[in-house]
Amino acid sequence: MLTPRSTTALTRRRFAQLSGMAVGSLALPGVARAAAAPDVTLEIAPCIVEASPRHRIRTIGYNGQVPGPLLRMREGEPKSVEIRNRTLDPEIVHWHGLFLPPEIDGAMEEGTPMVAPGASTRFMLTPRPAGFRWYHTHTFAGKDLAKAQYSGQHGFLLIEPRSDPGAYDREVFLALHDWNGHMDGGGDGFMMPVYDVTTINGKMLGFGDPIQVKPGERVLLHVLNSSPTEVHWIAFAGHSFQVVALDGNAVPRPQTVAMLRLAPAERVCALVEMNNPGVWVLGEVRRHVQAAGMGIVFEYANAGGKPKWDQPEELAWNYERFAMQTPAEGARYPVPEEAATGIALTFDAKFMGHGAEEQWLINGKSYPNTEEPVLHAGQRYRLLLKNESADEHPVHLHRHTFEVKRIDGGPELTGLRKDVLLIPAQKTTEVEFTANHPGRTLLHCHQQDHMDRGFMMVFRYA
Ligand SMILES: [Cu+2]
Repeated sequence: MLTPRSTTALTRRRFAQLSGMAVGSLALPGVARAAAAPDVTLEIAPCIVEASPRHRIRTIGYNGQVPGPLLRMREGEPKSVEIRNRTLDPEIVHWHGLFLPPEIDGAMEEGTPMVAPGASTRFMLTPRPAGFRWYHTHTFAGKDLAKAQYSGQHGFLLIEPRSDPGAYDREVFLALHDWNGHMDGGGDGFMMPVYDVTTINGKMLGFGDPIQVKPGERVLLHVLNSSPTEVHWIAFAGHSFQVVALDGNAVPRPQTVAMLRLAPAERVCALVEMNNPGVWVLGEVRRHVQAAGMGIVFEYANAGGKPKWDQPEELAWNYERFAMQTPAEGARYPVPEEAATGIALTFDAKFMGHGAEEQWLINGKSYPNTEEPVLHAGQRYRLLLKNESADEHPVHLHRHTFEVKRIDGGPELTGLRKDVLLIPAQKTTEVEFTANHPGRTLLHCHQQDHMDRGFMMVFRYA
């Protein structure tokens, strides 16, 4: 029944063959202008995700697939990109974790034009920095929990460094997603989305092709949480993860952990030694979430039987262990000499009545009325993120990488570079970045319902 082929577990050679075919197939045979075909084409159109034979989800995806095509680019090598919108709504594609100008970054709040229904756009994109990035839609969903990030518009982008140590035998890309959301009241009267179906690479556990591995292989997992709103916890029965990068950026202290936590838009790169032959489940740690589908089977060559799962006892994740804790330890990651200018941002919610959707506030104001702090190019800034709400928030800064400096009064941290950070509830978290990419720069909560209800602001450059 199940074939060993998996479109998400590709050797480099296999990928080169497939991606060559994919690009070539978009050019009509014999048409002279084929030479001018873009390097990458993303066609946004309705498609069906068959999470299982009983769960066929109508959604919007890229090039008829969810996740969209795996894009590989070489750092600094410009690529031509064409986006075709075959839907009935304006669309936009955000290149998450890249240093792109605001005109093409993919956020209308920064000034990127929307692509009208039926229209196309084409631009050149210089991919950097190297690492595991992704692309996704950046529109408003509001009450329609099939739109925007609730849809299937997400895909992997790997920006290859100029030199790659490549201490692994193969790569596997995994996207975590939640589907069929509806608003439900929490015990506190706040409304939140809940989901019927959860998937990895668009499939529920038991319905996708198993990932085929061999004893002794080193597999580099690239895990993306593309969920519109949910934090996910991932374990791999019989195996552990050596976390080597967070949000695509190498961590100063790689650590071996039993489970991963990924907030919406976060990525983890982890090496797994295939040293425990059998048939195993990689999946959501929380039983009810895995039962809704979030899992995938890894199958060793010549192994048989039912996939096995080990239920962890508790949830565990700590960003701090991947960072250096004193500058002296971190010779490779020196603390910048210049003092950073502080910018205080307080996050809170305004209760709009029992059963109503709350409004999100940054320094007391909701987007589009939020402040527009002015940045000076070359200057270092420290964001003091004071979360006065009862929720944790995956806060994302566009077009820049920040360094995590302090979480809830803990030690000063160095070397942990990210573009999304889950800001704990009722605590203050500090991050720093250098303003080195002039242009409008969006900061927002990556939880779709929160950004839709005001949790966004723009930094301007002087
Ligand atoms: Cu939020």
